[in-house]
Amino acid sequence: MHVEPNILRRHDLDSLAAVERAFHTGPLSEVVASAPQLERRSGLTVEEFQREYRGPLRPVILENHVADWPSVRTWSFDHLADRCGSVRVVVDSYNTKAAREATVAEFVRMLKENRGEDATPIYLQEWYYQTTAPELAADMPEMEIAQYDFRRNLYGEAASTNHQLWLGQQGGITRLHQDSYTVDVMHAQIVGEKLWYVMGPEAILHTDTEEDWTRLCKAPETQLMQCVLKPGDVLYLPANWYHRIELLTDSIGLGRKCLDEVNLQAHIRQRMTELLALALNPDEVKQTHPELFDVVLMRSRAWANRMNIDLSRLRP
Ligand SMILES: O=C(O)CCC(=O)C(=O)O
Repeated sequence: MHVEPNILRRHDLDSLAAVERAFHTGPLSEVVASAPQLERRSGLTVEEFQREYRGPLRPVILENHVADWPSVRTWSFDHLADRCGSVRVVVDSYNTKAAREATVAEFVRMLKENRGEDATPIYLQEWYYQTTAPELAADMPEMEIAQYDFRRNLYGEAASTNHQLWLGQQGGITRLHQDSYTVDVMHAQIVGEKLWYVMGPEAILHTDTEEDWTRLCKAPETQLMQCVLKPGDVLYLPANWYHRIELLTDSIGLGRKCLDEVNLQAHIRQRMTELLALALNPDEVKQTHPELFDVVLMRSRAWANRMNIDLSRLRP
């Protein structure tokens, strides 16, 4: 079995726990709070964004970029319960032990009941709402700066707009990860505030020792930075940047992605790797990616649905 040499890229439970622990104790935890702030810009044109950030692969926060979206102006958890209360979702899908199905109305009720010091925050992660509640899309209009998304040419309009909603409680965490499929992150904050820590794609950790974490913190390629996303802000992260998210308040965010044409080959290879591994080697994949397996299945089902793919046939 191939073992990924970079712990930051592993998906087994021990490595995930070791990396998360490092944000709370040890050398990394001592430097995160003083990590440099990500650059914030407002009023950038598409050309300026392309020239100053997308071209040179520099992360940036586009401050108030979507402040006029209807979702930013009007949404709350109760609003969503009223609009699509009967839609089914998977809550805490990033935690195999806690993952469970509920309706949006039940989820909102759970949030209200799950208060107090001992409560573990509930997080509805990666909700592909366009499959089950497509009417919400009108409240999050397309952004001009995201028009370069090459997935439109690849998969067609409907499948390429597979955006995800992230809804959770203060204290909720999405552990450090790189996004799959070599896509750029364009995360829009709708309600509440989230703290992001990011690291460059070349950040590397060989073993989980104090020395290694110290080396990681000091290495120029780590590029550890932080930012707080506020309602109306959009974070641009070039493909393969690591990110860890902590909900500073109850929060709703829209995770949308963009495929840069230069990453086309890597994107296709990752998609094919994932599908072939699921089809031909599911038992080992379940062992090596216990926390991802069900999420990847859910993601693939949503994708098949949006691509209008009949899963009982080999040919369209
Ligand atoms: O907001 C979160 O908790 C995670 C979002 C994320 O990882 C993304 O949009 O790529």
